[in-house]
Amino acid sequence: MLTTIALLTALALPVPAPAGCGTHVNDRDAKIPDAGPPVVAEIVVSGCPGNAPADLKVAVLVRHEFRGDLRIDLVGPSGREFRLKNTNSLDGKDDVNETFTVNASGETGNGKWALKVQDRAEADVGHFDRWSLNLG
Ligand SMILES: [Ca+2]
Ligand SMILES: [Ca+2]
Repeated sequence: MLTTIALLTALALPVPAPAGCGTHVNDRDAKIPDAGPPVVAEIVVSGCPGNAPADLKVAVLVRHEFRGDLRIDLVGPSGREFRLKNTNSLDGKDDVNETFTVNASGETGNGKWALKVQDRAEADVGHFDRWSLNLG
């Protein structure tokens, strides 16, 4: 009898988030062509069933001499693109080192995610350093 009660109690507890969600990283450096095509850095997630969170955290580190040259998009497993950063010819500071919050609840957690980093203005250059995806 006690065993039955314990079992029913256990069944009523909320199901914990499955292991495999959490933080996923792509750390492989890549040169970004000056005023050229985007660098695409992929992260493939498995073992994270269900949808991505509404407050998906996307941490981006790009080394650059003039970060205003850069346009950055997150691409979800469905192919949908989320603009993280636009170009800005007035922003001549170095580097993008920022965590963006994205409502990705329409995307699955599992699948192929990508960060697209494009340098859209001539002269200043940089390289992709690292990005990560925190699925909660
Ligand atoms: Ca440039
Ligand atoms: Ca790196």
